[in-house]
Amino acid sequence: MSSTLAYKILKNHLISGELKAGEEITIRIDQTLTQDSTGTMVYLQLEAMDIEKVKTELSVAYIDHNTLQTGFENADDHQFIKSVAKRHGIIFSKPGNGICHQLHLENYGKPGKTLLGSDSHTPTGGGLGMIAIGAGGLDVAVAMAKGTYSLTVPEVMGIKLKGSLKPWVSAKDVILHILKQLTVKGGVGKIIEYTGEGVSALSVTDRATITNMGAELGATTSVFPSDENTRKYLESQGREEDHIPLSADEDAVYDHTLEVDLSLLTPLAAKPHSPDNVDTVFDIGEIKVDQVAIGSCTNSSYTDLMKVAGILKGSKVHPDVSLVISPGSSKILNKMAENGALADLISSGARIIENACGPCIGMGQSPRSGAVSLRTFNRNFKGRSGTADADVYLVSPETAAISAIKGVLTDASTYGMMLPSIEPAFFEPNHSFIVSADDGDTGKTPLEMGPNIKPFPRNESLKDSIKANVTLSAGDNITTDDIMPSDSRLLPYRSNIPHLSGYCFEKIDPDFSGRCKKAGSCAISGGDNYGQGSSREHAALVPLFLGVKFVIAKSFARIHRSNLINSGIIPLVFSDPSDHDRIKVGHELLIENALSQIKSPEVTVKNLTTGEKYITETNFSETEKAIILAGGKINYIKQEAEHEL
Ligand code: MIC
Ligand code: SF4
Repeated sequence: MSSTLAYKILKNHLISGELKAGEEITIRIDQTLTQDSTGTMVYLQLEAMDIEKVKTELSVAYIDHNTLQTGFENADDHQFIKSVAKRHGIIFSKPGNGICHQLHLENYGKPGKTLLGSDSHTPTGGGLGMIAIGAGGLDVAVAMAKGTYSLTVPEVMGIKLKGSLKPWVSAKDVILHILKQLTVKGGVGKIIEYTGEGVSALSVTDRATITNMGAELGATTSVFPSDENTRKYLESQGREEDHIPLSADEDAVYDHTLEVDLSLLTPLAAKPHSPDNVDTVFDIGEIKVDQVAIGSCTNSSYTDLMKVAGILKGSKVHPDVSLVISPGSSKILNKMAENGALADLISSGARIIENACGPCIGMGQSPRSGAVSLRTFNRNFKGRSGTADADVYLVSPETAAISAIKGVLTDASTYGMMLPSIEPAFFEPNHSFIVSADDGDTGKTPLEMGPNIKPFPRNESLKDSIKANVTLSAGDNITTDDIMPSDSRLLPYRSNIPHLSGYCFEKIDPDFSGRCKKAGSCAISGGDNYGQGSSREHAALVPLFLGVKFVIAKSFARIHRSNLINSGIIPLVFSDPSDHDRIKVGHELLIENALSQIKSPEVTVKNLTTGEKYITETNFSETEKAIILAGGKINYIKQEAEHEL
């Protein structure tokens, strides 16, 4: 039978279940990646599972988020992760090596393999023809311990690309166009698969920009075929032997389809404060720009930065603009130092900052009050830059570079400059930032835990009667940045849930945390796409710590829903979305007979304050039901292990 590429790869990794949309399956995971901001928690959870060596073919622990080291906390976390990596045969990538997704693409990603990462942009690997999925930290810890991952089979959306891009239009414009069409929840429950003759007009790094921002569509992952361009990319990284050709069958049938004519696209920008708030740069007009930031896992490849260097060569950054550039990897920076492009950037007035996430996660370079900041990143949620009233626009590297020169947002195609041409480059491996997995004495290295590393909260098995006070009623598209903000002030505390608990929902309702502490047992009422954005399980662990028992929402984003279940917090979906408006802060809610209700398709929630009853849908798989009953995934795993004895 003919098959999509996504299902071919899943089929090759199928351990149990039926490969049919909506069914629960377990697949083999070949590779995992973690980064430091979610990593400390992942490795605390891995330690709780008592394993010797990881069961994957390859697992890598990257340090790229918390690299400011404003106090001992970050450095202690890094040391802890390094010690765990050594114990269990995990490759350790030191700070300064680069951004996890860019590094994984360069050094380890392989067509046809599965990758699970504790970061929502793990689907970047789909640019190489992998099934690369972002997940909560606990799921990644389990993948390392057992080599498996369970998921509900997504539908597959085929996006057919036609034609090729005009000069000054690039991969970022393609994904911004798709975000405008599908919105930030258009990909939920779907794998996005790219097909059509337009695919061959895109390099692997272009494809990776597109699959990276598939996360912003809410998609489980995105995937491109593996073809001659894939071979060339792997060859440029000295890994041609890792190439295999892969594509969907000619007559593959997709659950949904969309066609994009690349030749019709023009430079686009996502306006504040959502990646799907997209318009043409031309229509937005020449707004004055204060800051331009180029980099992040979306647009920090060699080609992206060489384009920027070519544009800036011989020009000056506008006097009113601060231009910051964070290269994706040490290899890229090295190559640009060798070929003189780095000097071109510095001479133009660009600030070169560390090869790390940096400004993308608010670790430095926050713009001034009320600033306009153009960023080649993937998220422009309000306040994420570290400046609450800044207006962040997401743009391509070309638009960013030309606008940095002109000082106003500029449609680069109207600037009258020739697009710089870029010679293909070949990269030597840079082992200087890598502590290889074989160097360790698996299982024997002592764990090094600094004083900022606190145990993670554990839930109790589900009670039959759950009474909870509503401590928040939230709108649509609440992000995990809203739930558990992350910036240079809070990122150092990713391994300290008690400390973070004081800041939960801080930007939306500063009293939330205090209200929860007073109520003891609480519930949240949410809108559509609740928990979109980052994979941080802190957005579930902190509410757990604060006593949140269940969240009722109009709909949930995939990774956050799993993180809630893994923490034993019940995610319920309103049958009648208008019930959301009837639930107010301070209402007392009650779920009776929870132990049996949770197993059925619907759960009735009583409002003890108003006397109303709300029907909510569960949609839990059998495993999810068992996890909720056990009070979270760690308890569930322990129970399973006891059964096996
Ligand atoms: C992000 O882009 O928000 C992050 C920081 O990379 C997160 C992970 C985190 O919260 O640490 C992500 O995308 O998963
Ligand atoms: Fe890092 Fe930003 Fe990419 Fe997240 S989105 S991994 S913070 S560069």
